[in-house]
Amino acid sequence: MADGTEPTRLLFVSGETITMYRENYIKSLHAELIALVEQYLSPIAIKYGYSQAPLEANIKWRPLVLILGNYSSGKSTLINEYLGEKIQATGQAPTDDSFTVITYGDPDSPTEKIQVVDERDGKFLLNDPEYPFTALKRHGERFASHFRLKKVNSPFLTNLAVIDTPGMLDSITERDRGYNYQEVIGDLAHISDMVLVMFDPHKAGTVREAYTSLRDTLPSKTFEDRVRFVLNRIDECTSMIDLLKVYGTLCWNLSQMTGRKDIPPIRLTYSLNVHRKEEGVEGGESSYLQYLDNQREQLKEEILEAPRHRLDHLATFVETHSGRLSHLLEALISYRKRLKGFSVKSFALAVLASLIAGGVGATGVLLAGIGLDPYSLAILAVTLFTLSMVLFQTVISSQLKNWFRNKSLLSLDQLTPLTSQTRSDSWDAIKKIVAAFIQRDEGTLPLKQMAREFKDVQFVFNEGSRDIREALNEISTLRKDQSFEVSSDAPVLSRILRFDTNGDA
Ligand SMILES: Nc1nc2c(ncn2[C@@H]2O[C@H](COP(=O)(O)OP(=O)(O)OP(=O)(O)O)[C@@H](O)[C@H]2O)c(=O)[nH]1
Ligand SMILES: [Mg+2]
Repeated sequence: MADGTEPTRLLFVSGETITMYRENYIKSLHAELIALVEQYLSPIAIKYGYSQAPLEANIKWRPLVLILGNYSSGKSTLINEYLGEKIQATGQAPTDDSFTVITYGDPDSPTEKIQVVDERDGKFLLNDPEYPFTALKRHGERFASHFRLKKVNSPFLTNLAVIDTPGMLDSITERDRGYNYQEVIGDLAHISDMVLVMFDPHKAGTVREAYTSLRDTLPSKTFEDRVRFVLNRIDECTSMIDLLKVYGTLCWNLSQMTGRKDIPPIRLTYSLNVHRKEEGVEGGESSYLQYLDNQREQLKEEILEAPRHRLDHLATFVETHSGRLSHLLEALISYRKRLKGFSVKSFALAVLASLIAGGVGATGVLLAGIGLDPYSLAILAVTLFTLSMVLFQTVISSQLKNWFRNKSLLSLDQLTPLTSQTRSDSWDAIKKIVAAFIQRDEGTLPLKQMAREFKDVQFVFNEGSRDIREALNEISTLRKDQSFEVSSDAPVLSRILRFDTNGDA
């Protein structure tokens, strides 16, 4: 793939030992996990109505870092610095009202210069299934015209993509923007591995759109541990005291917005380049800044860790979906087994009732003194039995099944034991899907096949999740530049691979 987005897929031969770096290890695990989802979870998820699209659609692409913040808080300046070139427009007033996805792209001919090598509009970005943005089509034309893709040949983008966003404003309403800003950033935050929220000393958490996003949008669309707060442009504080005041105000506002009692870590940063230019300071920081640690580089290192976060998120993703899918299948299998038991019982009752009908009919004829010979009597009994059975099979049986279906739908919660909070949560997530499946189920799917699929999904849930967690632990012990040897028989990868090749391992 031209933009280098395709993760390396490693093919191991049993017993082989290969040397790799942490970065490649992360990439290959990412690929393995996506393959696991693609091969085992997605087909089942679509078949049973758990998902309309393949589950991996939103997590297949590169790790994503979403940059949010007040207007003029320095989002684009920060991105440009990390990219190594002025790619995004910057300026004092609200400058950019677009969402720009910035990802890696190779230039047509080799060059050292970092530049935009390709640009695409929102329509392309929203319609190409290679990108994880198709769900954002629902935000309409106005959003599409404020959404774009830039491919840049910056090493910063080797393993991730960033999204620069329009600054958060005070006065603007949804109608002014022409699309629902909060919903858009909610959708983007949902698929992002890291969300940076930037403030500046002039508006330390007082902008209305920031308030809404931190109080409502982000908590419902992402997890607290994915969000990083940044107080930028701290060089514009007039003194250390001024900075402390601003910092205190931001902490207070954040606690109001997030409802958290503790103070989340806030990275303090500023652009040395802009500061020097503005202050005319040659070669260093002015005043109190020299006593402060500009956390610009530290923040960059954190952002570059996005691929590892993606792996974490992917692990949780696999655990959650395989857990829910196995719960879903467990419920459907339980329903089908109960239905089977009910059908067997009602068939046995129908046979008994038909026998009685045949017997009673023949006895009635005898008692009525209608002179039939034994042979005709037997034929009468058999005919009555057959008619009664036909009546059962053609009319009563389907009515009974409908009755059983309706009864089961009314007592869905009894299909599977809900012994823990996790089970109850997962049940809440799948209950409607179970009901919809039962409603349209014609009983054509063989129970055996459902049981096999249940086993597959459970395997991913139990074994796959454990392997992934082991691999993540291993990664956390590795340094960035550390190379190490991986044996294809090492417990972490080999089990996934074995599973990969023999699905029913
Ligand atoms: N002094 C100082 N100025 C900065 C810093 N970062 C950015 N600026 C300036 O602040 C202005 C706004 O910066 P941008 O990077 O355009 O801010 P933005 O958040 O992208 O703004 P919007 O796209 O409008 O939301 C520009 O004039 C920058 O030069 C900083 O750390 N210190
Ligand atoms: Mg900007």
